[in-house]
Amino acid sequence: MTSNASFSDRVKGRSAVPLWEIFSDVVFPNPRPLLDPRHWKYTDLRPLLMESLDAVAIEDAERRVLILSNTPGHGITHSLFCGFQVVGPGETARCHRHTQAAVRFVVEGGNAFTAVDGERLYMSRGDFITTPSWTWHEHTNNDETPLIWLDGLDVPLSNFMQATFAEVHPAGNQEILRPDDDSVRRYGAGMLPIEEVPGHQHSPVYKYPYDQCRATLEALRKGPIDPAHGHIMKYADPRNGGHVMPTLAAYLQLLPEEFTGEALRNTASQVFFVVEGQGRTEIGDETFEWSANDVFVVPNWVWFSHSADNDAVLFSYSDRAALENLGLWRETRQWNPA
Ligand code: 1HN
Repeated sequence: MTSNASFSDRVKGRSAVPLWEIFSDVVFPNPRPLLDPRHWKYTDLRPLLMESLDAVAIEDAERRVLILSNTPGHGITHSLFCGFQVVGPGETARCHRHTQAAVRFVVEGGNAFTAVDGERLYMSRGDFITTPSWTWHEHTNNDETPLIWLDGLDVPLSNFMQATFAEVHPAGNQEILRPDDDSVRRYGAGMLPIEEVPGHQHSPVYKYPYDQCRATLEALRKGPIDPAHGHIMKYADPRNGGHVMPTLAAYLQLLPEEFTGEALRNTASQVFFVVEGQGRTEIGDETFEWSANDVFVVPNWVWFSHSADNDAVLFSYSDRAALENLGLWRETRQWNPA
């Protein structure tokens, strides 16, 4: 044994490690994404979602979700969870709350609502709904057909921070405190109360209706277009223009027919849901052909670019809000000289 090794062993024998032995494992020039890009076709998953209605009773499931699993911890990325949730006709997924935050994007809507923080939010296709950290939430389907939406959560990130709490509502259902869709009307018109603005860290708007958001994208067509994103808008907190929640950012973008986007990469990991249209996304050296209702995931710090065959609309969510809040957000746009 060299004297160096024995020094190292003596250090290790005291529950310590010489930094110089492991420096390059912990400090490196750029992120090293451990994730694979991946694509899930809705046509593969929908029949399984329908089968799951019989496979498990809602009372036994807490939430009937098929997780899009892409990491050993069942994240879709190292920081994000993703799944499709189904609620059968007449079912209620009981009220609970947890410190993990969720965003939902409605895939197959109907006469159904999610109740968040004392307010019922009715769910139509394309509606974007938030469930901020520690807000009571439950889901009820009063329709004759199943209700399906995409769930996006910061579960791996929250659990990494080991700050997870959860509880079931003692009454099974929460008390409804305000009229249906109240936050959309109260805070969604570009107006705010002049004095009592809510002090919490999330957007006071819990639903961003698709018809309004889609109309916004349509209005952007006449203006300049972002060479990488097409026409893109962020779901924003109207109080300050920030992200909807401290950990999660979400976006809606229109790629016009025959759009060919420039490549870009950033430190966020991103989940895309195809709302309308067909196209493809190059992620690293792979190409994923997508169509309506598909999901694909873009790992952090991997080059990606979108192109569309016809008018396409993509919803996406990411951990960008957390990264910005921690001072870790970075983005590079390529320019391809060829
Ligand atoms: C959860 O509580 C819901 O409340 C959905 O609808 C998906 C995924 C992981 C952990 C908790 C919900 C979830 C979840």
